[in-house]
Amino acid sequence: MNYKGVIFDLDGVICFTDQYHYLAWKEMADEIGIYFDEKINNRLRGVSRMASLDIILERSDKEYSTDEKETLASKKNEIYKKLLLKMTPDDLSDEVKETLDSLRADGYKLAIGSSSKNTKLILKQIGLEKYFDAISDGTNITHSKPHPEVFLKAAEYLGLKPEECLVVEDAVAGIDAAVAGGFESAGIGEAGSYEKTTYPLQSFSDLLKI
Ligand code: B16
Ligand code: MG
Repeated sequence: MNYKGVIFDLDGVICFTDQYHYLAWKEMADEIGIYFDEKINNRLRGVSRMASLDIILERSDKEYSTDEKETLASKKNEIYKKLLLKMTPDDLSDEVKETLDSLRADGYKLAIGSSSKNTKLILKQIGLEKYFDAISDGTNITHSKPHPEVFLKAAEYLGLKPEECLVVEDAVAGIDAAVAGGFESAGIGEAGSYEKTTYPLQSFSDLLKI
């Protein structure tokens, strides 16, 4: 691999918190009588909490005030955090852990670049609290993906230039963010079939073949 660092998205790449986002948004949407399904949930990948809520509320006839939206978003986040507390190091797959260990042993700097404000809680739950050389997440950015800020900050924290880092993403919004920041990318899931992804991956360990 011709890079010095690798920046990993969290949800959908390192672990599968996407199912918990779905369950929490579903419970909130059911409570206010708004239709929500897995297809709409796919549009929320990599998108910030408030922007995700706006996508869900596209189906509503009612106009929600900023205060009402804050209340709905925090209700969802409380449900989501309860689900996160059930996660354990068993929720980190052997494939992901072994691939990370192998990259680290080969001398690459490793960072997280996630839109989530719950990043540190999630990393703690899966036993990776102190693992990464840098963490850039929803708590240190003002613009969410597809804006490149989260990855530019991750590269800066690693002391590297964008062209020296590979971004690993599952979301189209995340690949767009990588491209906007001048990064090459590897994509799994829906990002694996996106034309702007530099290296489509069948599975996470394919990173070692780049
Ligand atoms: P939170 P990622 C993203 O994580 C999720 O994919 C997206 O669905 C979520 O809305 C966003 O984090 C914000 O999460 O509500 O925990 O702050 O894929 O960028 O790691
Ligand atoms: Mg993601």
